Amino acid sequence: MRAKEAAEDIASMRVRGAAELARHAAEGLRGEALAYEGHDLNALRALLDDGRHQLIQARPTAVSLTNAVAYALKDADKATSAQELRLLVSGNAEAFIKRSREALKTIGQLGANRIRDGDLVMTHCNSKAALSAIIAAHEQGKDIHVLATESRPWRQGLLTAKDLHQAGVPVELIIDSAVRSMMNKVDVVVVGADTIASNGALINKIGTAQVALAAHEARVPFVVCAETFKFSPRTVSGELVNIEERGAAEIVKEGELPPGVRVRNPVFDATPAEYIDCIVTEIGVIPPCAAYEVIIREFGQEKFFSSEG
Ligand code: RUB
Repeated sequence: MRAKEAAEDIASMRVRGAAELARHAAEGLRGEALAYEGHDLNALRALLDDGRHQLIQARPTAVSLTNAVAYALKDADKATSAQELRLLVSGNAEAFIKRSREALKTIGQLGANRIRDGDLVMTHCNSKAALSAIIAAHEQGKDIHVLATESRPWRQGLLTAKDLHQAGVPVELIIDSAVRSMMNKVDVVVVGADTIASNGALINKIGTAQVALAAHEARVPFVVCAETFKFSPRTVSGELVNIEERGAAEIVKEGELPPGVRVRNPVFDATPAEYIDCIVTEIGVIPPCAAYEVIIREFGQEKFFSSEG
């Protein structure tokens, strides 16, 4: 698979979910590097640069995408031959994919500790990181039940219900507007992340902020599962996270509304840090206020003022 194809898969949402699309982007750059059979270093650099642009523009909100691309191209400027660059990028991409899969497992183990025997767990959208924790809790022998929100308009909740059912976890589907009404019965909310900002805010599927608000009001712990590559170095330099807005056709059919009535379809929202109990990462369970330190540890000072993207 070349970078262009990977970018198309991501833009069309054939591949979705922040971690999966990050791995797909890394795979696309690996394919781009390996497909080049020439000896012209600058020609390969141009191909990779083009691929990088296509990938990071494919979806704007998940920083995992930008971070994966940066990881795959780490030290690319130091390569002195096309062959060296080819091996470097493919090695980096493989390392990213391996690291991200290991992170998912660790998050499952750590996140499972936040789920107790007998818990009713609510989750929103379809997050592999959140599911890793829920499934690990089930595999530890805890008797848990899950409420999966439908997550309109793409209805990723149906994927969640299928994933959990397949793993043997009892699951029920609810419509998004049933969240407040069901919250009093819920013991813990577990969700994933597209991006974590330096102030500890969570950017995730639209509706997450409402789930967090309802959980906060009902005193239900709200747990976020996020690999460290979901943390955004650029937010340290004050950059705001770009919230993707998709087309009206995902919500209404042609002719359902009078002409001139506009449909708004923001697909992610921001949950403030004060509604988050903890963030489960592969380097430990942290309070949201530690997001800044995670960013320094993982990305280093030099990334803060990069204009990459
Ligand atoms: C998916 C979504 C998920 C996060 C985390 O949105 O919001 O909660 O991406 O997922 P979309 P994961 O379906 O629009 O991509 O934990 O799998 O990275």
